[in-house]
Amino acid sequence: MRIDVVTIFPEYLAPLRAALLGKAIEREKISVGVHDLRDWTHDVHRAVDDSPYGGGPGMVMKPDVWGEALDEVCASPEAPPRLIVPTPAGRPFTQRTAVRWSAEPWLVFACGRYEGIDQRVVDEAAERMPVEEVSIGDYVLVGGEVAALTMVEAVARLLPGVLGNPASAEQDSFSDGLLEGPSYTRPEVWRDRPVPDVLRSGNHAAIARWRRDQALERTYHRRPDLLDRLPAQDLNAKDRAR
Ligand code: 6GU
Repeated sequence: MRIDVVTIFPEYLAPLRAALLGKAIEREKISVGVHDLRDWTHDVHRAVDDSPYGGGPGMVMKPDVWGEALDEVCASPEAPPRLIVPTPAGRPFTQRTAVRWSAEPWLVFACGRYEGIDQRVVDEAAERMPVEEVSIGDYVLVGGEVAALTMVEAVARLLPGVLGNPASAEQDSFSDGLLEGPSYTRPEVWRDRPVPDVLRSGNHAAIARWRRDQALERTYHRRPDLLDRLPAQDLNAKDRAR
């Protein structure tokens, strides 16, 4: 998968080359390009923003600069990329979104700062390529950079050969619509706290039942909204008896 990020703070994207993502780049599972938006300015001040039409606080990122940047970064003799615009006003980014994007050959992230990017940039790009405005949660960040990092990591770990253990992606929180329950490792007793007996029983059916119960219990307390959205057939008779 190819991933490009356009930003006025390229150094903010340095973590893309570290740890899990760095390894994925080294192993050529993903290739990453980070581009400085100011490279597409023409004025001495290298201005990327201007005051909003209609008044109000903050600044809006200029369409002319973004237009030229996206023309160049998204140019291709083959199919255009999927353009992702991180914004708190976007549709929610979820594990579903990550799974869907993990099948794409090319993603471009357009990171806005301030009060966002002139809407015409998004509207015009959408005539030439698939575009999604997405939010990573109900809180406001200073810009889209950290959101882009979050989304790139969520997508990259789903790619074949990126995670050490492919089974762990299948057991994720959310992959079955529930939160994952607690995990334990050695020692058997730590600060007077024993590991739950069932996990040392060797009874695999009992362990699976216990884990399912823990996931249901945790989801009920922490994220009841997830249980409400679970398709009816995903809760079997034994689940309902709990
Ligand atoms: Cl994607 N961008 C910004 N600036 N703030 C956010 C966000 C994105 N998602 C939640 N808050």
